Amino acid sequence: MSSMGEDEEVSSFFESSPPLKKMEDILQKLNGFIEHNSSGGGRRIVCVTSGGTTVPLEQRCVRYIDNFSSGNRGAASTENFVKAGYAVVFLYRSGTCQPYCRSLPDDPFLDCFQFLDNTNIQVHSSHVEAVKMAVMDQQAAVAEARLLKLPFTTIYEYLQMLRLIATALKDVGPCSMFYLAAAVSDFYVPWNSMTEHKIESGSGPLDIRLAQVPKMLSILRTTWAPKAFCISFKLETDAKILIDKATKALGKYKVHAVVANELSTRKEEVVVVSSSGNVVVRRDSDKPESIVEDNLIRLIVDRHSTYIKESHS
Ligand code: 9Z3
Repeated sequence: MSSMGEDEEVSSFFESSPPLKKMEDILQKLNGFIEHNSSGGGRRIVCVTSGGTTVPLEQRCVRYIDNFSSGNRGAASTENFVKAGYAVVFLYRSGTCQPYCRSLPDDPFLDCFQFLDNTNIQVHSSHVEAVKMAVMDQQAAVAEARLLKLPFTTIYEYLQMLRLIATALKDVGPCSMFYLAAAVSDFYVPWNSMTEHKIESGSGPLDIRLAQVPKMLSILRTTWAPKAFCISFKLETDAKILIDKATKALGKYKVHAVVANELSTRKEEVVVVSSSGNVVVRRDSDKPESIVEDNLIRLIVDRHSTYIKESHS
């Protein structure tokens, strides 16, 4: 058991993390994006996190622990935030679902296309709508500087990038939002105690001790971006404990709402838990194309508007 305080655990996590690659490049893109959207237009900016973090078992990583997250929630939410007029920093796990691409087949993606002859490759008529939307909407969002995509893979990269984004958004104040849909590992192997080379096989079972990942939510709320509107997610597989866990997280981390979801029903409904009560948000089951994020983002945007008004008065 560690006797360190929460702040100390957080600093020690960052001090021992391998430095972020291309940090200058990320910072430059991030600052340009924030500057463009906050000055002049005064657009609201949301950081949407998406997909799962990996936990490497070796410094020169061959093996890692991963989780189930597909990135669907984050991608669908991003599209809805852009539609609602927000600029989105999409912090996503490499290789997971992308905004505007949810209707494309990914397995196998090449099924989209038809080879006619050397100069003529066409999109299959069954996929024309999906491809058109993917290309047009995503290009428009990027061209208008409404969407900045930043990929991560490991828990180390994710938390360092989240800190970078939060700190860069500090001055945007109440007009900024964190929508933390990524499935973040709770346990990890500290970099200093990780072997450098591939763990050898052939010497029997493997024992690995995982340390607890320090909870960054408190520090995000108190230090990194205290004025930002903050939405976290709670995932459980046991529906019986879900609301209780979400309510506890709301109190502990002082976020503005916790979106509670159960693994098997997460695409049908979520419960938004906040100090004003619990609201069940469902997809419209009578419309096949309806997704829960359409209704969820409408509610979150409304709550954000109220928050902005209240912070100005
Ligand atoms: C979520 O609960 C997301 O809604 C899902 C979305 C990961 C379930 P998909 O990516 O799924 O569309 O396949 N995200 C947060 C999960 C999480 O790690 N929450 C932590 C916890 O439950 C709190 S930060 O303890």
